Amino acid sequence: MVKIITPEKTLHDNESIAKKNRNIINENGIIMINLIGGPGAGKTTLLEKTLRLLNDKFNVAVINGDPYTSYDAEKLAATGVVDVVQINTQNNCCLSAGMVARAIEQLPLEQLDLIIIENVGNILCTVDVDLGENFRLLAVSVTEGMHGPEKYPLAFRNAFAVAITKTDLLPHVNFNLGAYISQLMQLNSNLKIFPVSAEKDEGTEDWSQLIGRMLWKGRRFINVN
Ligand SMILES: Nc1nc2c(ncn2[C@@H]2O[C@H](COP(=O)(O)OP(=O)(O)O)[C@@H](O)[C@H]2O)c(=O)[nH]1
Ligand SMILES: [Mg+2]
Repeated sequence: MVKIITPEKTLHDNESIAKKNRNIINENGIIMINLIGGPGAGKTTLLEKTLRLLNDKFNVAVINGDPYTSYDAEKLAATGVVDVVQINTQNNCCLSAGMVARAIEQLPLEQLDLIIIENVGNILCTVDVDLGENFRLLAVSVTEGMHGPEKYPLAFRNAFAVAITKTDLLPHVNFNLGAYISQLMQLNSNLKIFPVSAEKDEGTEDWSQLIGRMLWKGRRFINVN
């Protein structure tokens, strides 16, 4: 069952609320990931595949940000995750730390290893709004063209890893994967880059393993009771 909440967005005090969110999840030994990407980048489809692999090893909850619907939350709930909270942001272009705080209140924290947030489809205003996550991931698809890194450099600079999605469509689109990866390396030489096709299930296992490693590495740096 997906819980749907419609909290008001305020960015007032966002930093201090984000800090509180981070403290709450750290105290519970949980790692929280914020997945951002434009509308239709393939975030939900990639998460569906990822969660089916992660659910075997970890207790995962999802917080989904969507303006009005809960289609994505329903799909992600069907993967068998422990819990899903849908935040309907209405006209707001991104989640705020306050909204995520309301969602965290709904989750059984003592049972969880990992919380994955699917942010609202947008790579401008999501980029500098801290939700209290430990890691930020980015999904960008081969159908979005070659200029994304120049148009939205902060999205790529602030990410821990990027999934370049829908690689099964490479024969049909004007997209040079090698040149794109070179651009990304110039922008952020630490960025971990994963070409994936959720449709063909290619690269999805590597992406899931990355998240598993983030969980284990992240936990070494936080206080686990
Ligand atoms: N060909 C192809 N289509 C995909 C892939 N991943 C997602 N899609 C399609 O892209 C559209 C948007 O995907 P979705 O996961 O909802 O994107 P989101 O808005 O970022 O969550 C849907 O029609 C998906 O079926 C993929 O790997 N290959
Ligand atoms: Mg989605």
